[in-house]
Amino acid sequence: MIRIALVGQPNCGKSTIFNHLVGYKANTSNLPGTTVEYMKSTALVEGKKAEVIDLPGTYSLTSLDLAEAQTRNFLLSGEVDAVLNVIDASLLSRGLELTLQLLEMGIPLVVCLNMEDEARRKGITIDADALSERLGVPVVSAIAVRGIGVKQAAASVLAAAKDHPAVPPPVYSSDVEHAIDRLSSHLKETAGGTNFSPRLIAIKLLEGDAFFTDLVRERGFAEIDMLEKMRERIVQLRGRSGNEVLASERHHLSMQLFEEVTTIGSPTIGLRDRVDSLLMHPFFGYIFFAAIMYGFFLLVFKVGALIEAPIMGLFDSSVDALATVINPDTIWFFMLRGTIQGVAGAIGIVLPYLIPFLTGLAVLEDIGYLPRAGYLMDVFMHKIGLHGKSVIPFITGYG
Ligand SMILES: Nc1nc2c(ncn2[C@@H]2O[C@H](COP(=O)(O)OP(=O)(O)O)[C@@H](O)[C@H]2O)c(=O)[nH]1
Ligand SMILES: [Mg+2]
Repeated sequence: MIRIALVGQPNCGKSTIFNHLVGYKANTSNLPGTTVEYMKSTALVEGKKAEVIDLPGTYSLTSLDLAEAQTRNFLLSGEVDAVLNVIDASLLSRGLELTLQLLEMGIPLVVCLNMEDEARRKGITIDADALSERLGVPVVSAIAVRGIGVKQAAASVLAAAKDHPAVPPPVYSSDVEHAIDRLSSHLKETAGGTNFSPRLIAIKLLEGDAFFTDLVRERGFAEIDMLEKMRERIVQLRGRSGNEVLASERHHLSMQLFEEVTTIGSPTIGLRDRVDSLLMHPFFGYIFFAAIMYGFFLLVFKVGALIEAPIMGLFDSSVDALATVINPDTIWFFMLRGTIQGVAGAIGIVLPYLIPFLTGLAVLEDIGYLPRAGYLMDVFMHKIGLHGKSVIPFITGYG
């Protein structure tokens, strides 16, 4: 089965896309031989089955961070047929740095510009076609929370997985390119029989990547001295290590791409922002907080009283009915009445009060008011030695 991996920075919407594609039926797995967990499941894309993998969010794919290096090695292991690189469109320049690293790796790639709504809200318009042309891979816009663009992105990445189109590597400054070219010309033999291009290995060796350094040593790469000299030369010329030079090259290229394909207008201030600024106002925010809490408890008690009266009436009349069947002066009547009143007490509180209370709380949580209340109360709660978030158990405590 064709295997597709979702790769992107944390919070760019990978899991949202994953759930749209596989419909909330997923298994957790570990990357082979590691503690890095990912989700996988099968999806039906244009009538064909494909395995979709939701990898943990990653900012880069260098070997400095173990989890990121393990994610990268998994992508390079040849087990993944194509990558859907999800980018938060409202943070395009940052996202592109990871895209450039994926392009270097040469895996069939499709870019999904997600959160187009957020970008638009910030006044950012991205020319997806121009970006696609500059990167040399398909670019699909999406608003994953509303399911927009998800099917197109999946179809596009599936096509890439089948056709294996050539992925053009990003081109860096001429001095860096010169070093890459020189080194890769010596790596042709070493790279033979691996999944990696000489260019990729050269870049990784210049970065000082431990995985690739070990790999070329094992494969009998003889020019370690030349490599060391080139790495020293980079430090002399640029005043920083090869790893930092390549990171800054990618950063620079990302900014350049970002500027070429993006137009920045004025952000739209929607209803949501207006309501937000009122609710979070340093003065009125507290008045709204008091009013919302007052309204919330008032509603719970009003609704509760409405439900409680008939329930209690039901139990009272059953006690009355009992008195006609059993002599009220016996111990049996006394015990049965106690049982009925005990049950009535529990049901009379849980049903009318606790259920509306918890429902209301869930609504406040879902519309995002509870975290805002936590933020609002932070200063105050710190005065009594607590975190703002602890206002939430205070409210639930009334349950
Ligand atoms: N506004 C907006 N929010 C989105 C979109 N896609 C995902 N989100 C939200 O962004 C948050 C992070 O998404 P998630 O899928 O968990 O990101 P992941 O960390 O990449 O897996 C969630 O609250 C999503 O509901 C989108 O297109 N627009
Ligand atoms: Mg996720």
